[in-house]
Amino acid sequence: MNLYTYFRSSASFRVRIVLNLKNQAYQSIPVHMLRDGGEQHSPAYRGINPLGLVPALEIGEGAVLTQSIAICEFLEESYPEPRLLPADRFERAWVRSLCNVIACDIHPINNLRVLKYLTSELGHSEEEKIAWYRHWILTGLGAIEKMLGERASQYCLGDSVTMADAFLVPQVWNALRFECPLDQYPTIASVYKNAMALDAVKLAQPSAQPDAE
Ligand SMILES: N[C@@H](CCC(=O)N[C@@H](CS)C(=O)NCC(=O)O)C(=O)O
Repeated sequence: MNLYTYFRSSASFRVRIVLNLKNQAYQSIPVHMLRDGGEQHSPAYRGINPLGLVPALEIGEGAVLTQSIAICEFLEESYPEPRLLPADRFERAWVRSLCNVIACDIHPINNLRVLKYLTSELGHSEEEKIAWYRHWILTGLGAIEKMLGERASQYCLGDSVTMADAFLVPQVWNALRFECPLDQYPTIASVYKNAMALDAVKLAQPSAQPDAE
């Protein structure tokens, strides 16, 4: 499998974690999001993903999947062990809902292209951009902290790693990168620390990527 990825991309980070947890070898194909106006916008990459976003997973014979949720679900179905979606249907839906909070409600409004639009097209300052970023991250993390309060132990759902951990870790990594304090989110901070200690996560983290700068 070939993974089109960028070391700091949190959506790619999710997929890298799932691939590693499933012990699936893959080749990273770096797409530099800042170089030359963003390689994700190049005609060559738009041929892979017309939306111009990473990740994209090439699973052979020209078959390409985009969208981290769809990719992770595909990996779960293709390589069922270790299972990252619980057997219990309520818990399975709960894990998916946590993934969706991150992938649908937090991440898209803080994506590079949105942040760039705020400053370049709408004329907002760097400070306003950062304030926007922090506001939406902290709003989302507040909701997640409450969700985790009911179910987390070592990881998001009890003591088993699930897809929710693969989505939470990159979002928290991003929050820390933008110096968002985690003091108000003790459960998130503890789950993050535990998940970051897993080899699959260590190998997936931005600093361990071949394109890391
Ligand atoms: N919904 C997509 C989001 C993908 C996405 O937004 N990727 C970001 C990196 S984390 C990206 O490629 N941004 C490039 C840009 O904004 O120009 C997914 O979950 O895969």
